[in-house]
Amino acid sequence: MEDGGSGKVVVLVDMDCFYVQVEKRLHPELKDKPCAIVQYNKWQGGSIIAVDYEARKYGVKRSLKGKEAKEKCPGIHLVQVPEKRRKADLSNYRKASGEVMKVLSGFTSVIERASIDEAFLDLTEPVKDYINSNSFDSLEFHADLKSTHVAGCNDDDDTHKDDCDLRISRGDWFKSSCSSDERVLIVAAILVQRIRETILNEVGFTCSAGISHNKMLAKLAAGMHKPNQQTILPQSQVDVVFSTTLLKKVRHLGGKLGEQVQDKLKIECVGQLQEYSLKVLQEKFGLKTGSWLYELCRGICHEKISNRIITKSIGCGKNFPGPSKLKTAKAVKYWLEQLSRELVERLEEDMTENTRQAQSITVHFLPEGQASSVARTFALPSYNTSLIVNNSWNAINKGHKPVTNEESHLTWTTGILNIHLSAGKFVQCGKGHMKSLLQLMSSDQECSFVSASSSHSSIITGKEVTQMTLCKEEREDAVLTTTPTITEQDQSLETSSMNITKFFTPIKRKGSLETQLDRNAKRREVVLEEIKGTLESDDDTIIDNQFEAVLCSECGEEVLKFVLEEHMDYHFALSLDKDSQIN
Ligand code: DCP
Repeated sequence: MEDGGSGKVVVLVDMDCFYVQVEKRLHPELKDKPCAIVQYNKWQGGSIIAVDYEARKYGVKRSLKGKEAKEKCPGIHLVQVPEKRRKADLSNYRKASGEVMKVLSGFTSVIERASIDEAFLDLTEPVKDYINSNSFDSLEFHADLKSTHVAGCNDDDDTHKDDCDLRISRGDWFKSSCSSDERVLIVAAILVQRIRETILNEVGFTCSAGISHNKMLAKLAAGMHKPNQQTILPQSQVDVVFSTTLLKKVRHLGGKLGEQVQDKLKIECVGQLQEYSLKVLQEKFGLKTGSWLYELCRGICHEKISNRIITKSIGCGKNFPGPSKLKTAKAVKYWLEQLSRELVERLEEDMTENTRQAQSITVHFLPEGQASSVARTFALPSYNTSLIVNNSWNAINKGHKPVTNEESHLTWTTGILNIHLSAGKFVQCGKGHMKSLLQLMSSDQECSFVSASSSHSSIITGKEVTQMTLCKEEREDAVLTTTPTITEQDQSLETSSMNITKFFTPIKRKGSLETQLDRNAKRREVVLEEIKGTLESDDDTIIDNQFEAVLCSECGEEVLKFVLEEHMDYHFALSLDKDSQIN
């Protein structure tokens, strides 16, 4: 069964209470003490964003206020997120995340960094190598794999099972597991145990892991036993597991789509979806979502591991809620200055580490009273704070008309609630010969691209997002594409030489860029609603909120954050195209 039990081995590694572990490493005196991380604000001791497992025993959880946590667990140590330039400074957590990713990359070349503390690994090849060079004895493994659970099976020493419990024990599963798909998962568990031990020894953090045949099952399994444990979810146990798994626990069903499925079908668990035919699911949820649900409830998921360990974009932002909203030019410029400095600092570090340079900046801002933020993109010829401040200011000023027009006293009747700067479109380059995108666009010279930033279509419509995620074979419909020589396997770790003009050149459609933009706009309108429902994120980590819609100030359309970078590239290419015609 393709991607169900296909011999493919997919693992999700998820760090345990990540920020707390990072702080405890920095402050060893906190070891073994209940601890939580607070994003400080004056009200009730700030909001908790991470809690260790000791404090969880007392009922402390994320979203409580520091004061409430103290009431529940008087011995708790509350550590504040460090601050720099009057905003949260996450650099320690990012560095620690980089250390973990480095360890992981020693075990396989196919890794997708899924969030600050999670990564998907494709261990298919390492498992094959292991099987080829070692004898296989599942009983021997069984004894070794003490921190390994098998989803849907009772643990060997499970004292909670009652007489009606028909599930087999973990030990019996190991004894009877003789199919090749089950064997590869057992071998994978051995490797994952080693990976986790190496992370602990080299970086000092514990983590948990899910081991299965695809991303959806691996993610689900990883959350089943934490902290410092791992869970195998074999295809043969999917029906047992799904019979009690709530819809919202499954990747992409944690949001609106999950609610819709629950409401329309009056079901609670994923397994209940199996009662509906493909036709019925397609009638109720549309062709793609229907097929996706039909496969998902049978444990099938075609989502690729995108092979990326460095981020596609680097961003920083700040919320200005309630009375702190920004209403004057002075305030906006002050914060643009702070954000730009932080961004430049991080971009410079990134340049040293990854020898790449960002070529564009997107500024997002959320005017009060608007449901979606507004976004604009501009070129970034060099890492220059003033340039970023000025261009961002122009973008905001253009998109949010002031009450008075005297530059120094600009005020708005409605304030700005959030500003976010995001640098992207990275170009791989050796130090000393960086070229700006504009220079490259106007020359025929070849340039090297980090394929992480050029891994798929330059502009991707909502429909194409579904295609990328759910239905690979239909991706042929892409409107613009990166160089056809970049294969998915090449992405991110290798570079590819290509001409920048080709990067933005439509290969499938004829007609002007404007005509294509119109066509894309129409297509997006049709599919946006469906996509928003389909790809609702169930993950609330700070960097995973990619399924929100943002208003593009260039064409006035709503675009998912997930594809914003590509969308902005398109406008950017359009403006450069116009410029080159004028010149
Ligand atoms: N985080 C955050 N704000 C959120 C959620 C998470 O700042 N709303 C940060 C703090 C977490 C880190 O991201 O330590 C990773 O988030 P996880 O959801 O993976 O949670 P933890 O790693 O803290 O705990 P667990 O062991 O349950 O995975």
